[in-house]
Amino acid sequence: MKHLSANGARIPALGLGTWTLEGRACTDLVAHALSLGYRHVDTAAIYGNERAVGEAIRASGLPRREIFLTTKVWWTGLAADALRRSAMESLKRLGLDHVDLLLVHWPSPAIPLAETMAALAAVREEGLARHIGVSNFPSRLLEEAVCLSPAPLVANQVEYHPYLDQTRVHAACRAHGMAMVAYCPLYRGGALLAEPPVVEAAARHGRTPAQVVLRWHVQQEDVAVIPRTRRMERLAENAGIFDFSLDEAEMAAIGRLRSNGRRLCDYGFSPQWDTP
Ligand code: 1BO
Repeated sequence: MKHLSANGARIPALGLGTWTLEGRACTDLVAHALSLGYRHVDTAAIYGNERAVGEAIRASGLPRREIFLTTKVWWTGLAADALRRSAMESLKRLGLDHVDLLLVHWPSPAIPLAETMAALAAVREEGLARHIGVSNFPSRLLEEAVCLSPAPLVANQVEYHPYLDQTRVHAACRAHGMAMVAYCPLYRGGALLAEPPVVEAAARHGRTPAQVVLRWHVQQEDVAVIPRTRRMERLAENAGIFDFSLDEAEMAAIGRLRSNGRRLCDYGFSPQWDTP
């Protein structure tokens, strides 16, 4: 397993996303992923599955230090008191005394960013999170967060797949020693996995289109990937991306799909995104 170094954090380049997984199905998937060698699990207060994730971690019997666990504070809870309360409640649901990474899930249009970043750093100082970071921050807001944060930020988790140009966010993360963690990396399957540059590379390497797309992500500097699946058999498939490489022409051909510019996760509360 490849790891990224980001401002003191060591982040496994492949993780399991758990958005929309719940209950027993979530516990079973996370437990199976851990048994296959996954060591990075991503959850959030808003996902409603922290109990299920915590149960899987305990059932794995793995030493806690071997698992890199991320959770997030929802954007309506970013005032100082609310942020600490959210972190405490997440830990209670997870049944753990710390997470490895605590993220601001989305920037808030209402709470001053300085207050949020100070509160996030205080939670880290208290030992409730080993590292802190943000999610869904475009490059301009990321620059502000870095300037305002009393402690180093290690990651910005954003939607990222070949259809979505995240060049600016990636450059901003790298400029500040941070990892960019890609969610929805497979564009929820479908169209992306049928694109000629993906299908052709898959045939050349004897891999599946999903493996090619995930490989495309982790072959970029400082990019980690957290595919989510509901299907047990996909866990092993998604993990089989560290024993082959795409050549420069293949990387570039898949990268050129970005002219499609499609974004899956855009809501009324989303910030103003970067333009390419
Ligand atoms: C609305 C949740 C986006 C992914 O974490």
